[in-house]
Amino acid sequence: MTPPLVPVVGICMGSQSDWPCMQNAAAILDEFGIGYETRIISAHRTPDRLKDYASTARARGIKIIIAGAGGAAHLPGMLAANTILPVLGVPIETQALKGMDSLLSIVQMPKGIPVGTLAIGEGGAQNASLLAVAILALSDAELAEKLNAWRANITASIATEPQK
Ligand code: RP5
Repeated sequence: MTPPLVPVVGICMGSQSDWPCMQNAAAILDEFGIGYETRIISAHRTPDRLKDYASTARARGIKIIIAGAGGAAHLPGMLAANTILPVLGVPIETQALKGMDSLLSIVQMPKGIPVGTLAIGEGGAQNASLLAVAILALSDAELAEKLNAWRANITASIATEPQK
């Protein structure tokens, strides 16, 4: 039996209800064989859990945090406030405002404390992980090869003409 992968990415989300979106981030990391951990952390409902997670993640070997949240989506920003690890924010699509609330809450960080903000929803969750892979590939030639191959597959899957 292969031993479990050491987690280097932390996938955080504000609620269980964010998992259907955030599982797309997990699926990409699975595809690349990258170890990750998943946590429900709410900036508003579990503020102590947030502080504890963000302030200990780097020492535990986490290199990148991906954080998905919806509505008043303060999770990515508050994680970034408590760690120097790169934080990638995924705005969850909401019923009331279609995720525009999440997007604006995450993207408008004050100078000095950045969050790399992705697109609303599943595509954003996928791309957050692809960005995490690209960052990790800076110091991992084998992973860089895998990412090149993954991109080549995407390119090969795009037809030159639409089906009629
Ligand atoms: C946010 O509130 C979560 O990230 C979630 O997107 C949203 C709704 O949470 P639930 O009411 O479904 O727990 O904190």
